Amino acid sequence: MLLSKGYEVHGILRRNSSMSKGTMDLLPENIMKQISIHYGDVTDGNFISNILSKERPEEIYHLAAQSFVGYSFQNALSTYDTNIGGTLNVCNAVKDSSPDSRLYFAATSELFGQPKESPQNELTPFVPRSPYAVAKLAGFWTVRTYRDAYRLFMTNGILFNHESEVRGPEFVTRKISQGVARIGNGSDEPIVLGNLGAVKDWGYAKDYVNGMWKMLQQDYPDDFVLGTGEAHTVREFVEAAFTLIKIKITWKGSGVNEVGLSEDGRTLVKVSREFFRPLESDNFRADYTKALKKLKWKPKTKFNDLVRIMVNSDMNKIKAIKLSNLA
Ligand code: F7E
Repeated sequence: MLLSKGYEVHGILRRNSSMSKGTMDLLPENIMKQISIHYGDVTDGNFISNILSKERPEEIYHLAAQSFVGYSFQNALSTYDTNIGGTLNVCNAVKDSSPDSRLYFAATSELFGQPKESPQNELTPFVPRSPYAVAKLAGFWTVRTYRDAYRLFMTNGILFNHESEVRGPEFVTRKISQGVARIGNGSDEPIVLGNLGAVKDWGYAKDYVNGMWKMLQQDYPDDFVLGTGEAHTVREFVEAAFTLIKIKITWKGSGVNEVGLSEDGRTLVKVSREFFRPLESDNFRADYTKALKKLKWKPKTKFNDLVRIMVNSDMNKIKAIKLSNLA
């Protein structure tokens, strides 16, 4: 999106021994060629300061994080190191080395925990329920504190779940779209999930990056909620995804014994304790009135379109692999 707006784009990547670029490997080569990559880590304050004093970016999108909520329960300290320490490094580097930069910080709807009031907006209390959310709360307040104390342009985006065809495979939406595409291509391997009743507000990431950019074009820094205003369960996501391959799922049993069956009696969805979290954060539904008013932002992609985009993309990927195997 930034390249299409004519920006010079720099990105930070952690080096690894296989030299894989993670999800950035999914970007087309002509896009990758236009991005200057700097190898380094957000937990290294010297590195972040050096890069900011050298490049003096006009806008910084600070998305670097351990972003998987489930993992944060097993690895709380490394989540805190990256998500709190990393954010502090970025804020210090902006303050000391590039104070004219405008900063976007990826806060999250996870800050709301399991809200009693619905929908949620910028005034809804934060009651985090995972190490990930606790760390993001510290990041949120670091940004607010630096903004007020040092008069810096620092913005918190409180984004609800934003998904796409390049979502990591361990997140529930991609796990479902990949599983459905596999089954649609002849596999009998069921999709194994955790809490089917979790209620989330899922939107399309492409809509949200535009909102992030708009936050940095404002006259003053502020905090904004972005979401769709629609709530759906994991179960509904599963049903919508299977509909696309013309399978109607019926549910039988309860708890970890629940299964999703096709009309011809095949078990296509199972539940396992493994994918439940010690504490759930859900009951999410965004009230994005402030973003609509001030940013003129609203989501374009509806729930069913999001599911279709993800399932079609995974179906096409499997077809392409099949074709290349034939060649
Ligand atoms: O879980 C339930 C699970 O891991 C969604 C991140 O981008 O959005 C994301 O966090 C829901 C949860 O994403 C499975 O219990 C059921 O309620 O896809 P998820 P998330 O935790 O909502 C927020 C806004 C962020 O900030 C995060 O960085 O789905 N669920 N069964 C499952 N979840 C997973 N991963 N796998 C399952 O098998």
